[in-house]
Amino acid sequence: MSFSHCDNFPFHAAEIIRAAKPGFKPRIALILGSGLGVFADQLDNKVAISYQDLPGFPVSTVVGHAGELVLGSINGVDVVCMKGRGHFYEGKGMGIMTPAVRTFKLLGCEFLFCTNAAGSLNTGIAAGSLVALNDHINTMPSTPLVGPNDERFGPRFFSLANAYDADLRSRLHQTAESLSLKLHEGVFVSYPGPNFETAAEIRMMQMIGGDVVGMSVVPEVIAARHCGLKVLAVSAITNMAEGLSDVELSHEQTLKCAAMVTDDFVRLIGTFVAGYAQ
Ligand code: R1P
Repeated sequence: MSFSHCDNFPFHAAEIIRAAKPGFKPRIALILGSGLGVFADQLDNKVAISYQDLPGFPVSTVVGHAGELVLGSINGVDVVCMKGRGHFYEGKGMGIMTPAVRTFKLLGCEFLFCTNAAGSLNTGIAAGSLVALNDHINTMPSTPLVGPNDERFGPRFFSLANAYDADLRSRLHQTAESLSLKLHEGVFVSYPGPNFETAAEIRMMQMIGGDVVGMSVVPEVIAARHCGLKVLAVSAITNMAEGLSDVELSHEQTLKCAAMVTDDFVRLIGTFVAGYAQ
């Protein structure tokens, strides 16, 4: 089954979320990538809902993606966290994340904070680094909004200028500086997966201006910009891409390295969200 763009799933999911936590007014929606779901554990007053109980949410099939939506707060800022996402390679189409993103828009979130585990294409960005994404190059076979346009959420044609919001990024850099954490910045290249890229593909991605490569982010960023949600995105670098190191790539390796980055990741994003209260 692939998701229709003209359905009421987001309206039903938003109703279920509102009923689960009366008075909850999320300002930020976070999507937590492979091995990064631990961020949600620090939320105050948590309520978790399985994706299975939320119409249109992607039932997770990937290890390290719990498949739970966690509602809670940090320093009084209400946030909603997806512990795990759907990916194009799971077979439900490029629109796999669209209903979830639209649900966040209906809940009144001000922006979408995407995170993922990714490979580095840039020899100046080592495994274990955090990278704020400033643009993307989509090498997946399509885009999430192919099909009838749902005018309730946005127009048929729309711009991806400043898709990775410059003001939010600058604020995140200030947070990183205040914590003495190194935060890189770079262009994300999406890859369909589930296989990792070949060394020759990696050389091409370097030539066309990529810094980071992964199998997610782009579907949700495009859906978010369509419905007017701003986007901030951070990749946790879990490996150098194929051909750039001798480390053998596997999902186990991704999860192992993600666990090594989580302290910095949780500190950076937790402090950023807490500061959003002002
Ligand atoms: C590969 O190990 C998996 O980790 C990344 C890749 O996209 C792929 O799914 O997951 P996230 O992008 O969801 O973090």
